[in-house]
Amino acid sequence: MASVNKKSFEYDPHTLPNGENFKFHLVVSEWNKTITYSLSSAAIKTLLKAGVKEENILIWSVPGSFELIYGSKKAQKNNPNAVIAIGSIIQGQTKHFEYICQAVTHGIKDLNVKSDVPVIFCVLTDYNIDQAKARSGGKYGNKGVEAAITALKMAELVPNPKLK
Ligand code: DLZ
Repeated sequence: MASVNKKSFEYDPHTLPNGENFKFHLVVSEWNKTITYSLSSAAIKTLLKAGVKEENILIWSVPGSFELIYGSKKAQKNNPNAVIAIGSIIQGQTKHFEYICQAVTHGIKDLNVKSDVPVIFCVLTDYNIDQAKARSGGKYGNKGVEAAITALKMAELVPNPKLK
């Protein structure tokens, strides 16, 4: 049975891809910015730890998560090794939450289908601010770290002979 509320992302920092020759663009939403800034700063720290040069990390700001789609599309055109889309959508009292979550998920999926530059989905979709805090540097870790590691892995995606 799947476990609930358990950290499921394990990684060995010694086996992280070397990011020395990679370029990454982060597209960060201004909505719920205490959350998104905490995600982006964890992502940046992780990339730097993996050897990515500071000048090879570019940050784009967009007003809300809905704009992550357009922002990421623009970022892809600069041909980085990967784009990380960072947002925090928190449920309000209307169906807006569902529409934004769906649009952003499908929009980013479409960008991955259409372009060779991967876009990593670092968008928290939470029922309340406490859940968002718990996943952006709280008791469930920081999803920005996971997104950065995913970006590094996608940047050097090659077939894995060990799985044969
Ligand atoms: C309008 C809106 C609302 C209600 N909630 C959020 C949210 O929780 N997180 C988020 O990133 N953005 C939200 N937005 C803004 C939309 O993403 C978008 O910026 C506007 O609808 C303008 O296109």
